[in-house]
Amino acid sequence: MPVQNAEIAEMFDHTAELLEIKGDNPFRSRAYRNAARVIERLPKSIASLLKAGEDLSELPGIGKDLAGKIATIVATHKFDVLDRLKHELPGDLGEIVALPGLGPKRVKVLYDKLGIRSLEDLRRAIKSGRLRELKGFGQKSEEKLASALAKPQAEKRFKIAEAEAEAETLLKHMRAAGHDLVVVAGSYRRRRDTVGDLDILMTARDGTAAGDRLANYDNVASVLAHGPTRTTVVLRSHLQVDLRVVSKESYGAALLYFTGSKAHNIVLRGLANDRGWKLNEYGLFDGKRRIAGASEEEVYNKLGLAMIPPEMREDRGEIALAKAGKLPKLITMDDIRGDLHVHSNWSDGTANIAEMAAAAKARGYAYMAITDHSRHVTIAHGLDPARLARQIDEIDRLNDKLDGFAVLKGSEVDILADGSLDLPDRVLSRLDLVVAAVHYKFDLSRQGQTERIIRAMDNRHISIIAHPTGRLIGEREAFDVDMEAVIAAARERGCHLELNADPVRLDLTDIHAHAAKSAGVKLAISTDAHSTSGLANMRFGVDQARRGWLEANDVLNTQPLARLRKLLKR
Ligand code: DGT
Ligand code: CA
Ligand code: CA
Repeated sequence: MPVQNAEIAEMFDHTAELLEIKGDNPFRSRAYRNAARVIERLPKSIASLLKAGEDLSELPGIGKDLAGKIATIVATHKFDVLDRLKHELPGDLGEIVALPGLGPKRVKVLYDKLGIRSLEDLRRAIKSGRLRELKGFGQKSEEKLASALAKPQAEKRFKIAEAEAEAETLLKHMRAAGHDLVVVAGSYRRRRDTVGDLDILMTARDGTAAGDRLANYDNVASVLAHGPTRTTVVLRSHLQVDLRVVSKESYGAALLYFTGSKAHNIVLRGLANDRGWKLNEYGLFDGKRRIAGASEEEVYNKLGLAMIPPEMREDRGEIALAKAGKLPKLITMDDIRGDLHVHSNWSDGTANIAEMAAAAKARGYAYMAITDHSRHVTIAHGLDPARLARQIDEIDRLNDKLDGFAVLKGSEVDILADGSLDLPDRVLSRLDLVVAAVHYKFDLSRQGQTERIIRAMDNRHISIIAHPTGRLIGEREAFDVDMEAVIAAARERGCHLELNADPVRLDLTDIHAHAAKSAGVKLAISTDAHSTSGLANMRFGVDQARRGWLEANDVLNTQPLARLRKLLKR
């Protein structure tokens, strides 16, 4: 069974941690961490990329050396570098590093001075008073650690892209046994940005055999429960999987129930009760008689509702719309005509402009904007006015050769701390579109950050604010900003906001996307791709847009090119 992306990312994170604890070259551990971030946001599994003969060293942040290591991990399920480190630094140092107030350096001190290598060791050191005597620790950190150790561990959530890579191989495994219907329900089917666990539903004549098949799946680390209708396992990546086996007559009701959300289900049950019926995971019942249950649609219709798309099932007003027959016609991938935030090897992308254009065209798009970084982002080789002028010439020449496809000239210009822009107006005015973004000073006050972004939008060359909250799921919180005010300011100025489709970003969130729609601000759903394969992340953005109830016309990059050009002009 192929190694999952989430596992490779975890191996690299763990390696980085142990290297840091060991006091190794910081560039080495940073390289592993960067690679882990790249891997966990890939739209396809590494194993399938290798199988298709793709060169992993073309991915951003992954050189020849790491590409070779990844290939070995996929072939052997082992990472010798990590194994050697674990041998050198035994115990559970990874868990200790995750505690508040402890970083690799301090964990190294604990390990060197007190021999602490597990949470249990740490508990004992606190109890015996040895910790507070250690230089740099003292009573305050002792109290902080003691209270952290007393708390149950926060539940880890998985990014939708990680969960999807797991789900795809798992479904293939289950389907290979010839079971008719196997689907993932839960938050995964509602396309939330993160999922807590996978809820798999299937119909099978022999439930025990189906459970056996899951329990014997190669990627399973432990089996928590195993019975004829329900089996629960934990995968090697720590993702939990709940399998329920249901009968064909109940399939729709079970799918409805296990898709959730819980809040949505509760309202549906209330509607059933109002009619004197009962709704549960087995069906919709009038007394003992099942009046619906084979399909979701049947259940919704019996309750007087149109079928509600899973992405909307959050009890945010969707049931009233379904009752009134006024559900929105949600955007789909087929509506997307282009990508408005793409990097090339002029800054920190890996492919050249012609390659990115060819890949975008192959996806059926009519246009794509090249938006490389501006000079302030030096680590990404941001472009100064002179290089941007040369890039503009190159794009002009490329467009002369392209047929039925347009490369738009753009920039991802940095919003400086005071809200001014990193490139002068005379340069920006030559571009088809300018995407503006915050890349540093995330810690401004809410008011300061909001004013900074609104000030940037005052510049009429700005068409779109990219990744408007700066969050990196699981790594960095969104910065503090008054999104309502930003949306209102965008509407007043004819500016647009981005829904970044990178599964690590996915900001705007569903709630903010909906607020933008309600305010009449069109969003750009953009991948921020740094490689040709990154363009495939578009679907995660579309999923999130659907969660925000967006229709095709609420989105910029569903518009034909001529109309798009008009919308970009302010
Ligand atoms: P997650 O896994 O935390 O990302 O979120 P979900 O929504 O997948 O939640 P999960 O896995 O606990 O349960 C899957 C679905 O099963 C949930 O969306 C609705 C349904 N469900 C679970 N527990 C209850 C319950 O107590 N009442 C009702 N009505 N539905 C429930
Ligand atoms: Ca779930
Ligand atoms: Ca579950």
